[in-house]
Amino acid sequence: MDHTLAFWPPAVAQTYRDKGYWEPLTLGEQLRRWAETHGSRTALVAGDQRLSYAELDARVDRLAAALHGRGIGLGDRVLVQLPNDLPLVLTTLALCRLGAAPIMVMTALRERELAALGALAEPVACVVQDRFLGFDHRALAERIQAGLPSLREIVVVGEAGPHTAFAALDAEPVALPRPDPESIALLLLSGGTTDVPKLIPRTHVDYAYNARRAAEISGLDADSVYLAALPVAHNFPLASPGILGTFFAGGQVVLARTPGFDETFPLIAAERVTHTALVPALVPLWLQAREWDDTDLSSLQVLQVGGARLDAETAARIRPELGCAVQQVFGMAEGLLCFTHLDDPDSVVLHTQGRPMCADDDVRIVDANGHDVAPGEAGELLVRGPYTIRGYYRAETYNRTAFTSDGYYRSGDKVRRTAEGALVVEGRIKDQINRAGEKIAAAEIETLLVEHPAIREAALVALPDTRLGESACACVLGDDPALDLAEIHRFLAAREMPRHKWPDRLELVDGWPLTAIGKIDKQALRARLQPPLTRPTPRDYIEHRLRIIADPLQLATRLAQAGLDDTLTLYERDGEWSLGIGVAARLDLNLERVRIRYGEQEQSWALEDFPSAVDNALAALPINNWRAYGMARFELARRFHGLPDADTRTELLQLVVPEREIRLRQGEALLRGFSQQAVDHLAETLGRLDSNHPETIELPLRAVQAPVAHENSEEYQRMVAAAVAEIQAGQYQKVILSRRVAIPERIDPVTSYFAGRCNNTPARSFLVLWPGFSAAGFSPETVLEVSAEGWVSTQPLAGTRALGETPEEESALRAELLTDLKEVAEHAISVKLSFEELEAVCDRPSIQVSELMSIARRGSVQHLGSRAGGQLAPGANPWHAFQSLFPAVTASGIPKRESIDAIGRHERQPRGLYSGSVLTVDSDGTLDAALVLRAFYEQDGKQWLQAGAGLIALSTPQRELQETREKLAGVCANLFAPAVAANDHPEEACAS
Ligand code: OOB
Repeated sequence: MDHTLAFWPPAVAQTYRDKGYWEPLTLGEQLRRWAETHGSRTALVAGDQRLSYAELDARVDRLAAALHGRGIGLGDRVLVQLPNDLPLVLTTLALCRLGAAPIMVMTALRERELAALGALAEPVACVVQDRFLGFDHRALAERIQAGLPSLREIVVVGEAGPHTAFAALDAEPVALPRPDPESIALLLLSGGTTDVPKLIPRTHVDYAYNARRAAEISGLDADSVYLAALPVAHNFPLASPGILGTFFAGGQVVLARTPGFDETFPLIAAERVTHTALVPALVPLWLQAREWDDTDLSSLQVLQVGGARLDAETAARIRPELGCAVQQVFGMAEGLLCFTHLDDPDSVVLHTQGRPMCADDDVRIVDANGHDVAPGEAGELLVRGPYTIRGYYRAETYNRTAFTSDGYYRSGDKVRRTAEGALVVEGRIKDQINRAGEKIAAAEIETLLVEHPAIREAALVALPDTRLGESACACVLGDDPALDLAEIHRFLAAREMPRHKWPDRLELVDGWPLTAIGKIDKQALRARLQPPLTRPTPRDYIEHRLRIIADPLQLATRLAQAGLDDTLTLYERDGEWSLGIGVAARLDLNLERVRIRYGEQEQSWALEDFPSAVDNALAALPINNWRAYGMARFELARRFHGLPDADTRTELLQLVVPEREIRLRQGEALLRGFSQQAVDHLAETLGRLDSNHPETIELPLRAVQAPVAHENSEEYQRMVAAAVAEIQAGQYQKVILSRRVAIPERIDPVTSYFAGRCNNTPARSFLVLWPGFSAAGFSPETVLEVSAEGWVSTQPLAGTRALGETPEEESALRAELLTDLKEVAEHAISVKLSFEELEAVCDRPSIQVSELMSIARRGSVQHLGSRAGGQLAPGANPWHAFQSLFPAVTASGIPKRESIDAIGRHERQPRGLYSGSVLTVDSDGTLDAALVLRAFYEQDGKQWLQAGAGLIALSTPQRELQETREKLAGVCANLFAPAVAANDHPEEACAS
């Protein structure tokens, strides 16, 4: 045994033996057992060869004997570089039987990598194909041998020349020394992050468990037929469950030399294949082929997809288009395997990367300081367990950083855990590019690039790529402006770098964005490179200021009625009514992707980290000095809290950067547009509408009533009773449950906004008129406000009393509010929560609570309010604050995660904008997010109101229903519809 290896501590190893994970057998002995149990059944089909289990075992025996005869044995290493074919399977198993570890390398690897692996592992022999896909592997082996004294022998499949012919390796079986089942069976290549490759030592016992357990989870049995389409040197098709897992199940393996549909589809049909595995980049190619190919794929039961993140949209196409189930596999050659289960709901199968396969997979998700993150949050995945290595092969120094002192492997993957315990891969911390499932260590390419005479410094970064998942972009700092990608390719080819590691794009830079400690900031670099959206010169708004005489609310209302564009958003804040008109650019974010559209151009990428994704996308816009207007739907909170959500298509955050803008204050207007003509046109419209003539609304109007008392009332009371029972059972403390009420006839949103605003003193108000969707509302509070200087503040309101009819009554009710212990206690809980949420994104010492328990008057009620604020920590952007504080606790409950979950379970349909936010965000970092509660909505021709009540343990269904009735009636009082003849006039509703 190699003593430079870190293995499991003895006590831990003993538990793995005791629990039966580690069977005391070598892989060679496992093969013998399979042959004894399944003897005459077909084990392997490769080309026109078919071997039964008994034949396979016998062939492996003969090959092992021959290799033994050539002095290869226990404790040796042998480099194996072969395509998917019979010799690869025979050689691997024969070496395992001998106790000589095969070093499993893909055929794509070239001299540089093989030489490095050779120097590291000192193999005594190598086994290669003569030629594969036009490449002369025999010549490559000779070059390796020339620099590697340990390499005594080259074995060649095919034309062997002066070397040992594989075909000649055949000898009568002999008794062989028995390897220790807990010694190294084989060495896998790590995806790696370093400039030199790392080898992963897998023992007989752990690898056998790996394959056996993976086979169970994948539903493999003796009737299964597994197609190995990916290169078998890879852990996925080799043992996860792959070939070895199929053998454990007694099934049949079929080898395909390449994963293309031209080769695999006929094999699936001919061999009645039931299971196969692909990397995500191949799935669309298979799906596409199905559009015209009608090969019989009816036998296929399960398509496993892993190696890189599979997007849910593609995942969802697999069953309808290929007729089989999809199973996501998140694995690593270092060990840990996660699978979605075949009987999991779609929410898990399509949207997660599955659960760890073993109860003793000890997984931690940690932040940058190594502390466990809160449930549902993303962090780095650490893992140890019965089949996860404790150290790389001969890499003592590196192991000290790649593993924690208590033996966890630092995967470098950024994951979060869903409520069901499944992991979602959100991104990556390690410096690697995952190009179509093939891992490229950035450092390896960078080290090589700086050897180029024209390159002084280089950084390789991953860019989103619709075809490959990710592509590699080389950023180089150098002296030759004529340096191009073709030259880089020539340079890397000459250094035998395999083609898949060549950069897909070259960018010449004249400086680097740096991190605080002076390293190249690759995230910032990526953000810089993102936009093919960039126009040569970013657009600037032309601005024009005007004096106005009309009241800004009235003028804003008239402008909204003027039909300036089919997309218009009005946001009122601190005496300013700001109107965004038209669409210059828009951002849409759903569970899966962020998409940005700018004119004719569109770019979208997988959503990894929410705050940087939104920030980067907006930063990429070739527009200066913008203000974006938009909406965040309540269900965005489910993502922030790691709750599953089946609906990937609904846009959770939408932002529009307008073509034109008008910002109104008392006495003054600011007009903005991209051309003088646009600004002139705005000025002209404004001039026409700006008068202090009292009537605002031209149409005669009449008030509209909605059935606030009864609609859904029984259902609502049942829902309240169920949630109160959960609160009493201690599942959470408080939840806001709401009901929707349809507005029976079409109201006019603009007029109703105006009337409602007249009757209200909101913290914010808004009017959204977008194609297919409108809303207007009056916010009692903001979800959060972020200033351009990064000051985050939030105003939790909890505790409410009416204003009463007289000033005396108001102050009596106020006194009551300030002394009611329940109200004060509830308020204190909200303030504490805000404080904690700020702590997650702000500099701790800066956080403060001001205006503690002051009174906010809103419409006909008064609330207990406080304000908590803090300074954004370095590296955090306004969206970090948004992610931490959204949704408002007032609209969800306490604790947030449990209450959001309860809302999802009890309420009949997604809330959409209700209890979400209408917001504006400016290019200088200012963000202002209004809480949407008192509002009305219109979508697809339907109009509705929605209101909720906060439930606690003492709540009763009847009382809470009444509360929703009161709230709904409050909004309803200001709904107006155009009428042919009526006297009602909204301005009569205008109290102040
Ligand atoms: C598999 O193994 P490796 O060693 O080539 O790569 C492991 C890395 C993981 O650390 C992760 O970064 C990425 O590949 N990865 C995935 C993924 N599966 C692997 N990222 C997102 N989603 C997934 N489903 O790739 C591997 C080994 C055994 C089975 C399957 C894949």
